[in-house]
Amino acid sequence: MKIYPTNNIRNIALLGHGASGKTTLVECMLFEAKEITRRGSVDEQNTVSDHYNVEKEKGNSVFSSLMHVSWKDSKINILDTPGNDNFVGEVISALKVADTGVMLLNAQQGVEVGTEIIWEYTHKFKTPMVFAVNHLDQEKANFDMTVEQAKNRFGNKVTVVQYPLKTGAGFNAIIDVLKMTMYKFPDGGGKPEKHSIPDEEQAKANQLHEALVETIAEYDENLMEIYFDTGSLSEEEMVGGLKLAMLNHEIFPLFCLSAIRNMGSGRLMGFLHDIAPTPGDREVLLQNGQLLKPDPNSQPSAFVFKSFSEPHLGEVSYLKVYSGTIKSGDELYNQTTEKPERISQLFLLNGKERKPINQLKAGDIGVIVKLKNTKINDTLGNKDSNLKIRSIQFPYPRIRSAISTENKRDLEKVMVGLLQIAKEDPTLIIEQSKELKQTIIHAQGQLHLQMTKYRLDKVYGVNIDFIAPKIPYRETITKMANDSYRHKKQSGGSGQFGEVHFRVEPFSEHMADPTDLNVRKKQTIDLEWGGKLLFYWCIVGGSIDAKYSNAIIKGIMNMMENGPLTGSYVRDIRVCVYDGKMHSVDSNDMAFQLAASQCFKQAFKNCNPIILEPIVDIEVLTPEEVMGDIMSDLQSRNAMIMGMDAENHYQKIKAKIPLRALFKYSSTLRALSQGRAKHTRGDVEYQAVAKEIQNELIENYKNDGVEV
Ligand SMILES: Nc1nc2c(ncn2[C@@H]2O[C@H](COP(=O)(O)OP(=O)(O)OP(=O)(O)O)[C@@H](O)[C@H]2O)c(=O)[nH]1
Ligand SMILES: [Mg+2]
Repeated sequence: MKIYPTNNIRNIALLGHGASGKTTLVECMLFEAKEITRRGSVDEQNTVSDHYNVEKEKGNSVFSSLMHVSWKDSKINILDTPGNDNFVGEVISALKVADTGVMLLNAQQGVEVGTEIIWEYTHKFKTPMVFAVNHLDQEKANFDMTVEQAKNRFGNKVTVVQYPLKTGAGFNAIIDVLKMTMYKFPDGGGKPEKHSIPDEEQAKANQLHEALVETIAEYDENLMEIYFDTGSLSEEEMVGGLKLAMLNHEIFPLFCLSAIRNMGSGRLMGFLHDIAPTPGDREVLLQNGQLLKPDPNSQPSAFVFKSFSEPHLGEVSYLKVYSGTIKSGDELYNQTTEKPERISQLFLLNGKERKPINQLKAGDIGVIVKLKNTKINDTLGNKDSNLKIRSIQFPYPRIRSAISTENKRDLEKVMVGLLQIAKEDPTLIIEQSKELKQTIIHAQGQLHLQMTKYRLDKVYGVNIDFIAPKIPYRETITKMANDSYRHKKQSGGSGQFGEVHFRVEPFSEHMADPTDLNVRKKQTIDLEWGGKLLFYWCIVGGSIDAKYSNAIIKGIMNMMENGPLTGSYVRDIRVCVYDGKMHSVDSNDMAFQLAASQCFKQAFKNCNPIILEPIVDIEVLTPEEVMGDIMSDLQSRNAMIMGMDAENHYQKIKAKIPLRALFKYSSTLRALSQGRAKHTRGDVEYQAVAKEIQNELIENYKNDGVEV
């Protein structure tokens, strides 16, 4: 394979809502560029891009995959991403390294939820963007509606470069208002014939051409002058202007496709070759805040944007070279772990097919196998290099579930599998909850969870089931009580003796010190689980030696970690130790620790204790049509609606809702809105549960010895 210099490389991410046709378009691009001799199809499960069994079975992409084609004198690296937002991590890592995004729109559906979600990310990365309206051969295709929706949502920067002569079964020609040419396709698609624009289309084509010229001229003063002087721009001038405007996120050219019929992909690749920004046109942010412009002649620096372990092959690391040249056999350093890494063999990919290559120049994308100490977000470079690429920020998971295994012996294998999967997928977080005594998986959605289960089964041979996570309740008190406890044990030799007198009261910020006690020392303990314990030492006359105060705190903390009502964590308490007794021989730390635990427990029960539950701030983004159903469902879950905002054709509902009412909420939303409504979770606060619920929780704890 030829080695391509930086400016002859194009890195493209194919983006769009599920089923917009990205994977099908890849087949067209590979076929037209003669990388494959036959176009596969998603329905026949034989595409290059969807090469994992799970993707074939489900009929949609789950992982991003890497392909490349040669087109004229450039190499186009193609990252095909999944449209389902359960796999948004794959989209984000592809966007990190892509220099142009191609957003596919389904001409029957217009702009869809997935389009909007992904758009937000392209905005963050300032990715130069192209739109491609696909499915134009479908009976219900509506090009004008799709363009109008795109302009509504993404602004007038969406600029038509092509429009279809006809849509539906008769779709076979595209009018290109940049080239001012009509491309007419043979029945089987492929290379079109060029025709002049038919007379009856002239007026429309001219009008769109003018609009395109004006939009391009708007972003470049020189071009604006030429445009004013001559009333038009040459194709060459338009190309230069377009590239600049794309780089500045000021224009989003729009193209036409029928991927299933292989119509339109050649011209799209031509445009990417002629106009799309090259890696050399874009700078990347370093960890230290500086910008790096890819330069093949400076020191090597490659960023790992994805890593995946393949059976029989081991770890496959996907990397983009941001500067210098990386060669097979190089000895590099991982800038994060500061450990050496040997680049054994570099490859280019076409789906699962690997082609060895001996070097990758700045701007190029490829993979390395068998790196020892490198994972996603790491940079490889020289030992003394200061080039560390800014890591990718992945979104925090939106749902959580606990897991159970039928066979306890599988637990270890499950954990090995889960930790490996989470290492490759930073949008999945595995938590071993000490508090809930459960393993919790935090994921992007139900499908993300199902995919994790599927991979554990297929790759690690273990089965898990999803169960409701226990709710992390808290306990606290609402009034003050005094109590005392004497721990005394006489067993054979030396005995145990410790007596403490506590005042236990609810803590609140800025509460006054007790006026009737002599406060000698104050300690504030910030609790790991939120809230505080204030510990006041108010002993006068040496009734207990101050050396026992740590043991007393330990005794209290044992109870705070294992609340007297339901075993939940206790928060926001002030304890004043105001009296006690010790024995010159029998007193020791253990005796005071036990006395403190018991004294705290007794007092706590007289302080009118309450159980608090987590209340989560959520935002639901829903299409207007199903707003009513979503609101009544929220109310049935005891949600408190905090506000509503219109956002284009969507409504954003803000609400506070008990965590216990949120298990599987994303499935409910999906069902209520045909997959269009989404929710995100924000801050958590604690509120007292109703008396009946409190009694039920206490009763269940007594019966089972565990929280419900
Ligand atoms: N009629 C028609 N069908 C298409 C076209 N493009 C794709 N399809 C079909 O639409 C379905 C989805 O196509 P994919 O290529 O898998 O779509 P995708 O965007 O990769 O979907 P995800 O991987 O789920 O994000 C398949 O059944 C394709 O055959 C098109 O231009 N016209
Ligand atoms: Mg796909």
